[in-house]
Amino acid sequence: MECIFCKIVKGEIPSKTIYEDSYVHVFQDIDPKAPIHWLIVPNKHIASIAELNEDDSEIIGKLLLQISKLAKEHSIGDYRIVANTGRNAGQSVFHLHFHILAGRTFSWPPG
Ligand code: DGP
Repeated sequence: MECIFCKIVKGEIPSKTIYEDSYVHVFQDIDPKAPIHWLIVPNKHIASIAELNEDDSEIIGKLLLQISKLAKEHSIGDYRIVANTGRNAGQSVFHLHFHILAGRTFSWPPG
């Protein structure tokens, strides 16, 4: 069965879209952990950061640049980028994504 983020990229299941182009989709997380909680995904299916190869360097560059641009456009000054990589690190959807979290004060390390 095709992955859920591939279906979102193709518009086969709905999402609250923030931005899309030929490289990336950005949409609201269904289970937000902060006032702003977006996901940015490559349109190409890549399972995780661990599966990246040299051919993906342009895509990764586009993802990070788009995060920076969208944050400026939405006047988000401070934010956090998270990419859970692997099941034991909390990854539940195996289509590479960065979480963009903002709107509350984060402490790091937690606790
Ligand atoms: P992770 O645990 O890092 O793999 O994050 C996956 C995130 O994806 C999690 O915060 C919830 C979100 N998510 C899962 N299914 C859907 C969905 O169908 N739509 C949207 N918008 N988000 C989803």
